[in-house]
Amino acid sequence: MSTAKRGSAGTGRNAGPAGRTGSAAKGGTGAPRPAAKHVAAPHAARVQHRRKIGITCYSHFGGSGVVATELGLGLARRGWDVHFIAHQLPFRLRRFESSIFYHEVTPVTYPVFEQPPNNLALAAKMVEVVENHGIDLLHVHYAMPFAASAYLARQLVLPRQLGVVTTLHGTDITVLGVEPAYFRVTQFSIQSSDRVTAVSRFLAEAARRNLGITKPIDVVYNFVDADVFVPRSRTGLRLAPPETRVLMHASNFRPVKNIPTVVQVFAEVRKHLAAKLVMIGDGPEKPGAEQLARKLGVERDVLFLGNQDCMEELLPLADVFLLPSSSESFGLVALEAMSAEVPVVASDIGGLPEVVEHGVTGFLHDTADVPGFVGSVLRLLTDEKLRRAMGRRARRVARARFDVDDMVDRYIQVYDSIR
Ligand code: GMT
Repeated sequence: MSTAKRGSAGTGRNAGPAGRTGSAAKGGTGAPRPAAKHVAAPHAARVQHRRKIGITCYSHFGGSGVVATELGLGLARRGWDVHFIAHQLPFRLRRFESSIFYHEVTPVTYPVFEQPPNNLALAAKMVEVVENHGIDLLHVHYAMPFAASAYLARQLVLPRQLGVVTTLHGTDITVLGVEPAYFRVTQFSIQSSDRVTAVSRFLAEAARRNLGITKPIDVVYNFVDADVFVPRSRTGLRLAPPETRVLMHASNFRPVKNIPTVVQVFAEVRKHLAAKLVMIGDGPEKPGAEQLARKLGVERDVLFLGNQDCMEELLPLADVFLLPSSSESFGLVALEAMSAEVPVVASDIGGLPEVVEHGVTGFLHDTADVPGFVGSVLRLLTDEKLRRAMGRRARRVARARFDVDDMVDRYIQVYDSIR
């Protein structure tokens, strides 16, 4: 018998295999959520051999975990059994769903071990879940170390055929992948996967260039559910008084997010108008950001909210979203802001130009161009007509090019191509 913990799933828009909605369509905060927009075909519950998949991802706050979780929810809506194999419950799995299972990886400890053998424990758990549940497909999100654990699991379950799909998300390629200590193992694990996907054209190219990946790489963009990330209702919750503009940033506060620039841009903007900076997330750069806000005399107007899992409630409260990263393979949170009709001011690097169109759905500047960021933020905050027009276009683009159902279909095509 498996040690599976029966799943708690989603953003509230997921329905069960037979398209169940009802109480499952209510949000975690008690707010009603839209019913599932793509429910499984009525016959799905009667299909004898349900398709099954194991998904491994980082469970803490971060885009790769969000993508993996929302993909799992999308597959469940199509009648798949989805087995999350992870060290912690992925944070966006917020409510019960009968076809989603969670298998926790808990390394056995022993006094001789200097470190718990996490990656071996993951491979062992993958084997256990695959064999106990008759799974023939593993999808790992983030190459390091998950693709290596999946490779080991695949060898261990032979002669059972186990397909492995690896999705490259960002710093697994741009930072860790090129770290000499990990280069060979990352390259080998990716090359050994049956299929490889990347979240932007930029990242696919970086994997080829930096890691010499010769396998074909399918680009499957990050995606958003535009029925969940909706524009704010003008009468609802606010983060600031009506005449005070809200600049928002959300990230894991790592150095690549260029956090000091966020605070510097805000301090300049604040000289010209009443505004608040809302900072969502946590990470190593947060204490420095708090210090810088004090140094620049804007600490009273900066709200550090810490990690929040209801981004669909917060993003619509922004007037402008700011993402001046020095490395960004896609920028999922920028897409979620766009879906909520919030224009994005971001850096012109990585995959961001594939998401945000300069002058159309937001503005892009060089990472170090603080005056450029300030100018664009001020332009949007002082020209409501422009801001709204860009926000509306941003939402249209989010719907048309980055729709959740389209991308779940793309992943299913990738899975089907292994057979
Ligand atoms: O690669 C990372 O640094 C972590 C990863 C995460 O889990 O947040 O972020 C990456 O994956 C997201 C989902 O595909 C992308 O939207 C982010 O742009 C990407 N982050 C970076 O490239 C810095």
